[in-house]
Amino acid sequence: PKEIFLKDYTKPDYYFETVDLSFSLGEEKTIVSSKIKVSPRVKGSSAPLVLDGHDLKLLSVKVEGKLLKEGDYQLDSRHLTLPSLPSEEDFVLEIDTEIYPHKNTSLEGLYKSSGNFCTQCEAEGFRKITFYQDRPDIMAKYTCRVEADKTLYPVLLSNGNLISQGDTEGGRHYALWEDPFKKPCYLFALVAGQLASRDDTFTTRSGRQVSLKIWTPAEDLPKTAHAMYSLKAAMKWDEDVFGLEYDLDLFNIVAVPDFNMGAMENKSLNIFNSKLVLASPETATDADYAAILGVIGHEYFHNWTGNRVTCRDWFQLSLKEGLTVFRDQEFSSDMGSRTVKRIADVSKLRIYQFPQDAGPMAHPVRPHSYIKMDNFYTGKFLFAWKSGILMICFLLSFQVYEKGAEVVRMYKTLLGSQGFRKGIDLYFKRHDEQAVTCEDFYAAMRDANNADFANFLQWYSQAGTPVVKVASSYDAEARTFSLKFSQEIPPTPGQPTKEPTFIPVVAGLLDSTGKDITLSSVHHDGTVQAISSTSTILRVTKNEEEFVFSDISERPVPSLFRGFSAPVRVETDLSDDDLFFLLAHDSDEFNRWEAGQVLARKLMLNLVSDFQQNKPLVLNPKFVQGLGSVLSDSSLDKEFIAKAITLPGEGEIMDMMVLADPDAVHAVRKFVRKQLASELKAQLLKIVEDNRSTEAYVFDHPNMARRALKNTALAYLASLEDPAYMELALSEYKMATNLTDQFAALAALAQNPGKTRDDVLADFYNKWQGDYLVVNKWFLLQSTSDIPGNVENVKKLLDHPAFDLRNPNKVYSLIGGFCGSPVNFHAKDGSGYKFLGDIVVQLDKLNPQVASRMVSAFSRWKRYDETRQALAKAQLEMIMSANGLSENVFEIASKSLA
Ligand code: B3K
Ligand code: ZN
Repeated sequence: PKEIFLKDYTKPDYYFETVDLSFSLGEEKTIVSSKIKVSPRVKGSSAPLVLDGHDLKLLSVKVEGKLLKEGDYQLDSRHLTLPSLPSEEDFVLEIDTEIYPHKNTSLEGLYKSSGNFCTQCEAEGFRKITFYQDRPDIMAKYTCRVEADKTLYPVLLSNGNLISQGDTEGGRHYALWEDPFKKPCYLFALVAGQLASRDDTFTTRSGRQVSLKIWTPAEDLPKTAHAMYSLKAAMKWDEDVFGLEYDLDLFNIVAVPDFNMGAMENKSLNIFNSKLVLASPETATDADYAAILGVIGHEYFHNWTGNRVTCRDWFQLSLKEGLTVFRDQEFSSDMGSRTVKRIADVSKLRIYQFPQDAGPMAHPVRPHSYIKMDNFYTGKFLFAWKSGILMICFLLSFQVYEKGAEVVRMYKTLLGSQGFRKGIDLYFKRHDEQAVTCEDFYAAMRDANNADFANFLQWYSQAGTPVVKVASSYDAEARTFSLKFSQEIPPTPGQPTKEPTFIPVVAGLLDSTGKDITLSSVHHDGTVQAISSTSTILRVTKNEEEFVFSDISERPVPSLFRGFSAPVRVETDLSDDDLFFLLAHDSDEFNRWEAGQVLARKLMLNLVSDFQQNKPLVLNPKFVQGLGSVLSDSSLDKEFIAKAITLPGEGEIMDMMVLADPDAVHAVRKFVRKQLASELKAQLLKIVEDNRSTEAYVFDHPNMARRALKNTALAYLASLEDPAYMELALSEYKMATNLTDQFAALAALAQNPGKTRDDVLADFYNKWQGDYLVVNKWFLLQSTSDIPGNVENVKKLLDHPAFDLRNPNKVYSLIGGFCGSPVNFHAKDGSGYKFLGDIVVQLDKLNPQVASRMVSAFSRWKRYDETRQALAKAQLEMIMSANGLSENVFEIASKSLA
């Protein structure tokens, strides 16, 4: 496999002006005809035109109407090269190819899902449809004619506007679509099938009527109401917050059950994994509703950030993804609770992005090289698989998406909302309908604000999470308070040494009553900056830096990195008492949560070391008290309380250890949970009782918060294995009127092996076997279980009639879920590793993208003890030696072994 480097980027020798595609869809084969107007970049250059193509049968090539003979071109398994061309002027190139969508299990290019045709082209799938310069800086205007059997495929869709449609011979019909905007081929889409639509309209702020359609099989239409609500909310929000209006008269969303990722932002024809469209109170949880809102928003927002302005090359992926994730995070915050959303996003960074940035797959927000671009897409959307307290971790790049979003957020922190908006406005003014780079975005932000961003660009080029240490000191006589920062970025593959980067630290100081001190001035680097607010931004740009606050009349407690102002690991000299104080008083709610998490991490790490030394485990009563007072603070948001009493995950604790010990961490987390439950039982029980509701399900923040708190409390109680609480959970399960409550009760019960668990799991399956999305949750609940020896159960489930290795959602639920549960995946006998190794080899033959996501669960094998290392390594080597290994899996497995 070939590695591709950012430094090797060159402009294309030929541009494509217009592309007219024609598809004749058939059961055995599909004929694709393309007619492209080609324009040489430099007139008279003799450069060959190299087209990408993969798994295509070439039928014919014509230049200016003249059929080329074999010998006039070169064809290999990945390219079609045309050596002699009329490069003095524009010319017309016509290519016919034959493809076989029904055999395409990679779900990339044109394929079939439940009998319908659909496409997925990003990143490099268009080359599986026809020969083309498959790169995002080739932007052209498209028309697309789709022809198919009228009975089997009554609905024919593509990008842009419908120009004409009609019947043709042999019971067939056609539709002709035209997209007035230039686009790269990765945004091309086609859908043909038996679908019905939910229709609505949106009137833009300039008064244009946009017709909105969400397409699914007819029986699923009732479940598209929330998706439509989300789309309209997103359209309105983008106008209100960014002044961005939709640019066509039609917007289509199609839901398909077989999809590698969450969704795809094809111009005016978004294609979605049905999991992120379909929802009803009985079949989807609050987490699903929230994910649908966020992802519908995300794909819609791409219309400007991604489609109107796109990436010059795939190294710039974060230009569109980091920015669009940031936009969807802001959208969800504005629709719900900002603090709770921030907590959820930061937890995600800690659980997934930080570990990846410290492992063999670490790469900068803008990677320097890749073998298979698909490996750089995030699992952002796979988070939707999160259900209740369960989360899975087997995903690829969190750097491009999630860290990229943090980088965009830092611009906003530095510039303020208005300055950020000015930067965005300039970005669109300069680059509409262009393919650009991360520097272009940076330059727009800087120029619109005359800003000094110092060494900010390092965020794009250096991998690794900076570690920031903070030492504080108070001088009573001088009435000054000093904060000394030092930063260090750990080495990562290919980058042994690092330069300092620009870290914005949003800081405030608390007085002894817990109130914010109004700051008057801060000294730094020989200059004095006057302030008159309770929060300020400290610009840390060097390896070591000191900031001194004056006029401070007593020793304050500093609240640093408010709202998580930079994606770094922080080590402060704050005492436990300071942290308890922040937990109780900080005016920045995010930092209240953070203080509790810092305390929990410290406490759990100490207990892990006690466990390893066979010492008895004892829980610090102050911690119980601290959480107890949060639990009974009725002034707090209920979902905030639920988050505050949730302990850091096992992965997060393992990530902080020199040698990860899954058994010890698991035992400790279980112990702390049980202790907390037993000490706080009365309060927890009251929470469950006070927060039930028999009213109809409503998706809004207060109701979601209420359910989150009640269900978190219920899970704690059920962990006690006390028959009374099992009874309680069982009755919650039976009384539930929506899936959020029902599934939470099921998960609470499923913690404890035994007859109750078996019965209720069977009952749930019986009830929901007709709904594949609910059945996936049932798979996930079992695959992530920490019950000893769970690998055997998961193996049995592979043979369950509802399971299918060809469907990504099922693989993510059953196999991904299993890898996300540390005790069983890392079982010391190697059974978990062997299970995954065998599956990856099998899966790679069907779907390389999904297989490489699964193999990434092995990537941090060097973090474990020698026995586990040897077992995991053997599996990676076995995978590497498999016949016909895909580039996707090769890249992950070989980098993991390196
Ligand atoms: N851009 C798509 C992801 C494409 C996946 C390529 N393997 C979804 C998104 O980020 O919006
Ligand atoms: Zn995206």
